[in-house]
Amino acid sequence: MIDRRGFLGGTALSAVAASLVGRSEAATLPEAASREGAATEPPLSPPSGRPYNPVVTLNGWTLPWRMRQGWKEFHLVAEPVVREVAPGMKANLWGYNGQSPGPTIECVEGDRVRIFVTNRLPEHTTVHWHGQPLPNGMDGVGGLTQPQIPPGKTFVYEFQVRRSGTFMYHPHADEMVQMAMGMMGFFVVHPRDPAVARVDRDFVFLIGAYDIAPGARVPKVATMTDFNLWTWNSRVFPGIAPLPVRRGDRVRIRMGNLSMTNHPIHLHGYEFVVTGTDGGWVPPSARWPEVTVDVPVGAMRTIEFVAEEPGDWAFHCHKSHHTMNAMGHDVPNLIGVDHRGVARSIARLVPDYMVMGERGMADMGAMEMPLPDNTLPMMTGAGPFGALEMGGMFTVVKVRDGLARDDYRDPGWYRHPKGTVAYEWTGPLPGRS
Ligand SMILES: [Cu+2]
Repeated sequence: MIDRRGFLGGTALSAVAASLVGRSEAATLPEAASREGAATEPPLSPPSGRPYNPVVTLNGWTLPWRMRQGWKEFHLVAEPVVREVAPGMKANLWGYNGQSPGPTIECVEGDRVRIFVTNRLPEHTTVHWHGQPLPNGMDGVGGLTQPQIPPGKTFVYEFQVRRSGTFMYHPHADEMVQMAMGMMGFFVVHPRDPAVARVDRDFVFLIGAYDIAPGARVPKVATMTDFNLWTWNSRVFPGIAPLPVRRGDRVRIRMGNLSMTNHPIHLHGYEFVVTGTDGGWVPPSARWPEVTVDVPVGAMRTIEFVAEEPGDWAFHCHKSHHTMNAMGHDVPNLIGVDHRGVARSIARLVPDYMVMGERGMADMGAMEMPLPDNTLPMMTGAGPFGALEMGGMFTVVKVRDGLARDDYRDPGWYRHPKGTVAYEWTGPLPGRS
């Protein structure tokens, strides 16, 4: 039997317990997992919490969590990182948990999430949960909804995720610098019922841009429009992972743009529909077919298609300079200029002098020019038929028969069936005999 005194004591104790559930000062910090490489990690099947179909982050990974008293607890660490932009070039960026972008956060509609953010940057920061409906004080706008997180301190964000969809996170502190340095990450909220909006492969990446001078490692953060590295998940071609897909799979690709300009993202060989934005899912009756989707600044687009046609399908930004790397953006147009005389004179002084560009610049794709250390060629990469003449925002959707369900390894180049590749005409040519 409970007397009055005992009853009151019990109530007081539960009040204390409730406040501990809501505020985590008394708890230990969850481990902050960290990664250094740029490999695409296989999807992380949820070891705890509600079931869902996980996403695959191009050249990235999903942040592990722990369940604690009904809360899904994550630990982000904002810190300087070294990111390999593509083989042959590393950049000194800022990011989270060892990488830029930071790890993808995945959870399920209705989850209560508690995200610890530790600041190991030399200046203060915050994290804004872009697109999330949440209590105002959890919105992460430094000075407006919270004090900045000073260097060395850890802040806690707590909210219940109210709707499924595609989101991202980034600082709302020292705006110009922190995103230009690479601070961003993907945030996916899965539907409560895993059968809803189900796809077989679900890829995510964030669009960014950097201005890193040839030979340098640190982005110029004051650049406003004239960037020279156009990146997906802080990688450029040929460093961007391919998207391996099993023939017949329903494929979803989610993209978010945190660069300073829009990117018309184009997929070859397929028409797709835009099924979602960071504002939510597009109702089926409102979807229309496209082969290019513009991703505006500060926005996210989710596209879906069924991969019926096997092959190596180019997938890239359609702004032509965005499929080039540094050194390609300021060169003069020499097409049609005959400068053989000048070249001969210069060659007497500079024996290795090369004239480039009088017939176009395609030669540069195959040419091995001497470059400063830690600098990528303007265009690079070899395909099965020769130089690919690309850089920047370019990769390949590789549709193959018989890939295993969870196999995301690069299947190599497509082997075209005999008689299905464009070929040279060897008969008589017009105007000649
Ligand atoms: Cu672009």
